[in-house]
Amino acid sequence: MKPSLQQSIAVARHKDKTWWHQKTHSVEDDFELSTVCHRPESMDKLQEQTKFTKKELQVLYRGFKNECPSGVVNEENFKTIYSQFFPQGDSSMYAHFLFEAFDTNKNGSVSFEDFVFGLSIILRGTINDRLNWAFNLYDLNKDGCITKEEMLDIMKSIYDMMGKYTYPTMQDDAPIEHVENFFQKMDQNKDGVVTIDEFIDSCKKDENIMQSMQLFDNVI
Ligand SMILES: [Ca+2]
Ligand SMILES: [Ca+2]
Ligand SMILES: [Ca+2]
Repeated sequence: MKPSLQQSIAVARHKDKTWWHQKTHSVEDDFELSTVCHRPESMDKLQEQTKFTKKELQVLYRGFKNECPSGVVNEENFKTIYSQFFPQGDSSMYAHFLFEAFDTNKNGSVSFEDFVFGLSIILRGTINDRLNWAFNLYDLNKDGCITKEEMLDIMKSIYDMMGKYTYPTMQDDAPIEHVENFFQKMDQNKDGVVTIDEFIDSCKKDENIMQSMQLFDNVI
């Protein structure tokens, strides 16, 4: 059985240990194949640069190669893969924003390296690393501050992804209220934008925001 990307991520999360134990036996054999396209030296380097073990990287790599045999993901593939995680809603907008956050070198594709660097921060990073990553995701035009418009676009995309039927009582203006609330707490000097310092400071002070960060943890 080849692992899907979801299973590989589950392994990286340590949520599915049984599957992981079964799989580790066969990883070596299959890895022989993978090494044709991905030399072990680069796995060693990746192991140094991320918080994953070599075995975890191997399992993630197999999941990644399984979903995209070419070894790189363009935005369309990414949206298709991501939609499997959220079949109940329309995840394409959120996937677009995530894709931009994962594609750190901005070449229009997410390589295995891009993918594991992001995943390492999201799953294993320190609070500061994760908040930095989230800030970068929300800062859609990457100019160093988050505007209300950017936050609203993100919120709407999350609500779309979760699907209308997940929260039947949800009002249409719920994302706007969410953003107003967010800005009330985060825009400390009231200049209409949230900077990275304001973002990290308010997230650390406010338990509710930290909880939604954990929610964000489940979104990927
Ligand atoms: Ca890239
Ligand atoms: Ca911005
Ligand atoms: Ca501000």
